[in-house]
Amino acid sequence: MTSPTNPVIAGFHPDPSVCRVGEDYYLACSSFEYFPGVPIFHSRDLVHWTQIGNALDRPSQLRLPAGTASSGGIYAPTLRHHDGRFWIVTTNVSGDGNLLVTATDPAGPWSEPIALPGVVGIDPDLAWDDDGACWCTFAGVSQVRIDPHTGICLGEPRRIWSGTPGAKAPEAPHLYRIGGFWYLLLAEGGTERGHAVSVARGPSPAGPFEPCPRNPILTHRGTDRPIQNTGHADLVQAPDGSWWMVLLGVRPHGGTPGWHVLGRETFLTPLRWVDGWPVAGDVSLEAPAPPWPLTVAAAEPVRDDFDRADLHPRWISLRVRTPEHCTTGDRPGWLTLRARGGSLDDLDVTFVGRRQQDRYCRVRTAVDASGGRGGLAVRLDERHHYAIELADGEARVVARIGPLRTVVAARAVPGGPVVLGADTVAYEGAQDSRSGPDCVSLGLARPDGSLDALATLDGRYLSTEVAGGFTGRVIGMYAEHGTVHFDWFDYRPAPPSSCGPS
Ligand code: 6LW
Repeated sequence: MTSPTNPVIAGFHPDPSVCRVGEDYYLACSSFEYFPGVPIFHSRDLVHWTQIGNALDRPSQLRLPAGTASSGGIYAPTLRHHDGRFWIVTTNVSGDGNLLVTATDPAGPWSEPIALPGVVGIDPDLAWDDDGACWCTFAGVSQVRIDPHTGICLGEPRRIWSGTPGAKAPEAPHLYRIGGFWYLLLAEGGTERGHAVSVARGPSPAGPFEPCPRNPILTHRGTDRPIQNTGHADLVQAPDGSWWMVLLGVRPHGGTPGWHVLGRETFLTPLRWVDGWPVAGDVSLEAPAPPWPLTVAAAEPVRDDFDRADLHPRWISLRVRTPEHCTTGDRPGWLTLRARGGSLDDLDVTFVGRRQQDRYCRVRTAVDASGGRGGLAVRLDERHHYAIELADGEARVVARIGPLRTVVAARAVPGGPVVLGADTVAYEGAQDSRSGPDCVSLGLARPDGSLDALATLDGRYLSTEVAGGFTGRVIGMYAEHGTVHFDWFDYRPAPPSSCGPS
């Protein structure tokens, strides 16, 4: 078996929160402007994770109004198991504020949300004490007791600890009872290169909290480590008594300042205890090998033929997804997208995509755009995306970078379905302090599957360092006008060179 690799969940999967029930681990992540929201993963070994659903997969649970900004929406869930149920508390920063959902099966269905109007900060956490009282702790860092069945606050929020004096953005608190202490883990320094994890402990869930003399217990700031921005962690204990930390990090590439294009990803590291304080292990590209047998991960299917009525949970759309605009019911074995007025340059457009999870990948999709305009997009947000689209007997590569939008290349195509392709490939310019992280080639697939590229574009413009925000690249299908049908979609990791036959 090959050695396990970090990230354990690649691609835009930030703010991981983890819990264990028996031998099963479950993990939830942020999802921002995408619908469905809060992806849920399952693992037996902490290293191999399979997405089993999304906690917020009904429009009644996840309201993202048409004006929801990119990197708005759903932030930082906490996932816990208590009293025979799974609990998720999270924030919809674009409307509903903090909300709580529960489920008996983490694959769903999850309940309708309970609002937490008195919890007035992001990154809420839930912890129960021995008396059954539920403590909600949130960024700042403040805390209030709540009734988790009604969402009502039982008192006023109280500031409990704000991390290292002078460090910005104390956030992502998680509170645990471990041994004789209550430990308060938090992220500080901001989610960029200064990100760090610190901890304090106290005699009760409300403190008073004494900071760890070795804070921060984890940071990669100021290092040349390949994984940067490490922070926003959560802890879990394995059945053998060992402790583990999941956290977010990024993998920047290219020259200065380094660009990360896959968003913030989920990493794993072991945790030891020394003098009653946690000591985080090394966060490296080789994931720690736990002392138990690793599950042989089922190979992820690379191709979706759209022959099921429902879509795999990995498919995400912008803000909402309705059968009227997205269905496999129109043509058997095809995904049909109907434009709803917006374009990729708008906050709202008919789009179905999946996270880019490999630095180098190869994507193909068979498109029938005889009834509209649409195609294949590599999207960071509405101001940063590349696409190859079909309309009026032509294939066009479109680039949107900040305020500029341009058609980079165009070619006439025959009638009938056309296979469009996007490859992310090694950076093609000079390798120096100004090199980009990768390039994105867009074009038409040849019969052997290789890419006949119409354009190859610098990937830095689809990075978080350029676009800003909290997300990463999502690659998918869209319709900007009329109706566009997709027969299949194939995503697979690829060697850096690409564009050749598969
Ligand atoms: C999240 C905050 C953060 O709420 O980024 O990395 C915010 N940390 O804790 C959005 O993911």
